[in-house]
Parts: sequence; C-alpha cells; structure tokens
Amino acid sequence: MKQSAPLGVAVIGTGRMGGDHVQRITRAISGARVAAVVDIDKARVEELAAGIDGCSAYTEPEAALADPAVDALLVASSVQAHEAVLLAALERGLPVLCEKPLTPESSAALRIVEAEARLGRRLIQVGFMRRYDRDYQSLKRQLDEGRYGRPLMLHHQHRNPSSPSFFTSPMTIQDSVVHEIDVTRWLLGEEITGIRVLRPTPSTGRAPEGLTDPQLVLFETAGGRLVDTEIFVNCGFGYQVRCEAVCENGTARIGDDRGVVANLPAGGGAGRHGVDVLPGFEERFEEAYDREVQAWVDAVRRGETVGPSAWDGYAAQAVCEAGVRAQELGGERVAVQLAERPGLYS
Ligand code: ISE
Repeated sequence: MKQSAPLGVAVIGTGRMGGDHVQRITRAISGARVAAVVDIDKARVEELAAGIDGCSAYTEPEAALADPAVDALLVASSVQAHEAVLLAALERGLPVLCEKPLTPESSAALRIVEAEARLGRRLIQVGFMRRYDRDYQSLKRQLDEGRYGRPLMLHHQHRNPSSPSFFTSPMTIQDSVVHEIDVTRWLLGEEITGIRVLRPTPSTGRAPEGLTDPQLVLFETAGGRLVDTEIFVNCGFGYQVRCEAVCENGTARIGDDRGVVANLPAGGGAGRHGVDVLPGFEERFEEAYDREVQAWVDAVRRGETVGPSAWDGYAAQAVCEAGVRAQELGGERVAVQLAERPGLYS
C-alpha cells in the first residue's frame, strides 16, 4: 500500500502505553491519525474517541479490523491478547506495530513468525523502542563502523525507581531485561545462546515480598561474547539505563549524561555536583517512542515494514523463557533453543 492520505491507525489497548500512543499520534506524529480506539473499558474508549475527530470506539479488536477507516494497528493491549490480534491482522494484510513483549510464550511468537513467513512479506514491527533512541543508534553506528575494534563484552545497567505492585521475578526478565536481550542481539548482530541469573543475598528491602531484586543476568552469544545486565527494578532513586561496549581498541558507553550537569549547594557548606536522574522510562525514552512510531508510519505509508521484526520478538521471547528457567535454577547456565530462522528474516 502507498498512500497519501493520513494513515488511519487503530490503537488496541488504551492503558498506560496505549493511552500514551493515542496522545503521541495526535500530538507528535505526522501522516497518521487515530481512526479507532479499542479497549474492554467501554467508558474509557468512548471518552477518548469523543476528543479525536473521526475516531471510532470499540470494545472488540475484530470491529476495528473490519473498519474501512483503519489502515494499520498499534497493539498495546495485554500481552496475552497479542497473538489473536496479530494473526487476524496478518490474515487481513494489515500492518502492525506491536508493543513488547510480542507474546507471553515463545511458542505463540513462533506461530506468528510462521504465519508471517507463509504470507511471504513482513507486516509486523515489534516495539523495541530503544533501537530508536539517538544514543543507542550512535553506539550501534560506531560499533558497526569498527571505531573501537571488535566488540568483546557488553555491560548493561537497567534501573527503575520502583516496580508496580503486580511485578514478579519472572517479569523482571520478560518485561524489563527483554530490552537488553533485544539491544544485545541488535548491537552485536548475533543470537544469544545461553543465559544465567545470579542474585545477591539479601534483596533490597524496597522490593515487595517474593520479588528478587536486584539480579545479575549473564548472556553468552553465538560468537562467544559475554554480556552482563544488572536489573534493579526498585533502586529508589530514578530511572537509569546504561550500556557499555568493551571492544578490542577501546570502550564506549551511553546513559551517563542525559540532561544538565549541575553544581548545587546541598547544605552544611558541602555542595552537590551531578546530573538529575529522570523519574521513569516514559521520560527517558519519550523521543525514542516518537521516532519509533514516526518511522513505522512513514514506512507503512511507503508500503514497507521496517524495524524489529516478529523474528526479533520471537528470539527475545525464547531468551526470556530460558532466563526464567535460569532464575529457578539459581546460577546454572540454561541454553537458548531457537527454531530455524525463515528466509523472510535473513
Ligand atoms: C517497562 O515495561 C518497560 O518497558 C520499561 O522500558 C522498562 O524499563 C521497565 O522495567 C518495564 O517494566
């Protein structure tokens, strides 16, 4: 499809991320409009749609898929609902931007990969927004140019001020570390083959009962590189994401200095030198989300699908599954099992 009219997007799921995407498309994205909103919360979709010109409100995704004003879907519903919507979108030939994680299990992600491969063309982009962050993009470019020589190791830090009350230890892998899994595969251009999870004793007292926090997650890649991720979802002080590549001729790090470095009086004659730490991922990656959605809209209007693919979503999910098993085994290495990659994704 090549189109000159604005792309009519149905946003499926209007909770925290979906609600943000509705605002984003309305305020910051060119060439697209919100043509429909879908949520089981009828009052919420009716209220949202009432504020947007020509926007329909539905409580069932099928109704949006059948709406002739809908050209593409942005899926931000609960992860359990992704598979059915994505398979239906593939059947109808509708392009989709689907929030991460792609599915709760890798078997479901593989069914999506197989359905898209049967179709023979890509329609699905997975919402790994860090690939659209300027700092990550510069790091990727510099590594690809060989500026630091061959990458040998990556160190990631992923800190959230506090986790939602429903967060569990497996979710630290599936919801949070899934970003480092994707970034690692993308930066190094190879699959993750093994994973281990180590935990200090004790956990932070800030973590809710039953949630192990922080944890150290170690990946091995197909090329033998080693990657560590500190995941700390109740660090208390703000949102901090860092990545350092250790290469043969140097190292390169992102995530230290976003914002203003300030000297401030802190009382008692002493001062404070530092940068403010942002409060959450919405602030830290706001621009990346805008760039991600804009790139998706531009590509769809050109008749293309770009960015992280269903295969990337599947591969990340397979690593997550091994990671959750590794959490249970306490320190043991768990091998990642991947299906054969269809030619569509080579
Ligand atoms: C959340 O779902 C995200 O995707 C954020 O980027 C991540 O930092 C956070 O840990 C997740 O819970």
